[in-house]
Amino acid sequence: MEPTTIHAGRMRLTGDVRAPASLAVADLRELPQRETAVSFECSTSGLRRHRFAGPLLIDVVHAAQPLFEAGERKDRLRFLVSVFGADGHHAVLSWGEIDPEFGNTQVLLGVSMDGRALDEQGPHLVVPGDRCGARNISGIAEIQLARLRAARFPG
Ligand SMILES: Nc1nc2c(c(=O)[nH]1)N[C@H]1C(S)=C(S)[C@@H](COP(=O)(O)O)O[C@H]1N2
Ligand SMILES: [Mo]
Repeated sequence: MEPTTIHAGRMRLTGDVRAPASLAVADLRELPQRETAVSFECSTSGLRRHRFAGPLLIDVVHAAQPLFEAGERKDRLRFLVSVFGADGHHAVLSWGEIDPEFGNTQVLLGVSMDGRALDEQGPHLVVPGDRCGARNISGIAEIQLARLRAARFPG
């Protein structure tokens, strides 16, 4: 059997959204671009510094039209944003963390790193302020939005 292949450089937007999508890095360049420099530490690789350019994550996930409940005040604060690298490395952010009215963290989806385009590798999650590099996920294959519901308060 053929091994499962993931389209190089393409990223899927999935989960509790009205408009799931498969985006190329070139599509991410159509959105307003930001630039940022980050430095972070890792117990195995030491201090790293990188420059990134790309759209804000919040703009990308908004475009997928998350299924926020109409009339539910601040329903978006119940959403998780899970980011999966093509190699299986993954981490979870919250909607509130990147929402301009709440955490307002300027999380980017990098389309270039240190001046090199990332079209082949796929976009790179950039979380400014993180002291450790584990959420600086390279080669993103999928971003999945999920609304959590408590067992006690279904629906
Ligand atoms: N896809 C993917 N991204 C990843 C990782 C990984 O294993 N896979 N490791 C993370 C960790 S733990 C660190 S410290 C940084 C390392 O970044 P560097 O490549 O600049 O050293 O990448 C992060 N992004
Ligand atoms: Mo790390």
